[in-house]
Amino acid sequence: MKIGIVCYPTFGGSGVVATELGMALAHKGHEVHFITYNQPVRLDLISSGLHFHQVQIKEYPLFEYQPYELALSSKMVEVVSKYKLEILHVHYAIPHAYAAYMAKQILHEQGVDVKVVTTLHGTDITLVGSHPSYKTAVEFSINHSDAVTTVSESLKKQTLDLFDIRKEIDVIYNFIELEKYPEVLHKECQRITIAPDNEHILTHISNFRPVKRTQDVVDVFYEVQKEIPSKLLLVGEGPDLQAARVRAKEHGIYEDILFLGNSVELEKILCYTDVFLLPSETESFGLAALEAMAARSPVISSNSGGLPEVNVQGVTGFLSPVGAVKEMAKNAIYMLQDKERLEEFKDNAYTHSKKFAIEEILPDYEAIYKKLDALRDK
Ligand code: GMT
Repeated sequence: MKIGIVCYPTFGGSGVVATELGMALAHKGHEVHFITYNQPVRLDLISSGLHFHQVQIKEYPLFEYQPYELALSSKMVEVVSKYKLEILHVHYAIPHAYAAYMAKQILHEQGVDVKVVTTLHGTDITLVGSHPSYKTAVEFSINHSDAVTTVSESLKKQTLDLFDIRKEIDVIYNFIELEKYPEVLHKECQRITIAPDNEHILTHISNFRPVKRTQDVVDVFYEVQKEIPSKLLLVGEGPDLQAARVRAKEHGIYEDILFLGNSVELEKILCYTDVFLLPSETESFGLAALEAMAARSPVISSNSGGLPEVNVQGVTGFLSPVGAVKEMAKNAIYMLQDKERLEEFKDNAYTHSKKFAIEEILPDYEAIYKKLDALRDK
């Protein structure tokens, strides 16, 4: 099929999911066109069947805010017409679902029928989408999509609670490409470059926005450090990174934290990890937790949003109420202080991650595309 994918090209989870999805679809023989303002960070354009179309903005001094949605809609119309796309799959409702609705109407006037799939990822519903400034337009564009998916049961429920939705919502979980985490990587993992053998390694990966509660990450590590010699890897960049540095200095543990910045080689970093920390305020799914589990790392997380659908209490790690730093630290220590127990949690985490293998999830998206294509005016 011919599919357009619209997403944020940055390090956010929705962009990562969209990019991995597009690459996997192209690998299966579909023709995939990415439409966004920059080349997505994980997009490898070398593969055949993949195309990238950049949305360009005409800056004008009159505008305090440049009208990106207009440029995006225009680009969608251009690409759908030129390459005869059948499906536009937009990731993150704001402003993508709204821009897709406009593009669809313009194309309709030109006698072209394109079907729009909207995947809701999290804060496009919870923190941002339901804000009074956006709610009306977000609700409208969800209701006018041809198909709507959420990345967890929890996000589906929140969507139905926060908006007046008159569409079916399919839940399609985030997925993982397990081949990227081969056994060999573990054998070759030069752990000694990060920590001596008597120390453990904890990791947190995020875009350091307030919703990730990165101060809690540092606080949990501080408590763990009191009992278990260890290092903390902090991967990613964002508004709360500086506060995390300050907190680490206050606790006197700055030297035990490695700040690694953004990375596209997460599997290589995760191979060092004994325990992954994700104490988020809310998390519609928690892709980072799944990536850690695929690399055999158990997860200490909060129990908010969709995290209980990914992290299984007492099996793949532990879940605690948001902000329960002491409890999170206690659970991390429980896993780390016994070698055999830690190995068991690592095995469980890896085994559970297979449930989300891309081979299991991709057909669900393809089924939606096929169903919609059958309804298209051709
Ligand atoms: O909602 C966000 O924070 C943005 C979004 C992104 O683009 O980074 O992240 C969300 O989408 C991911 C992929 O579906 C999920 O795994 C994350 O849990 C989710 N983040 C939140 O809900 C905070």
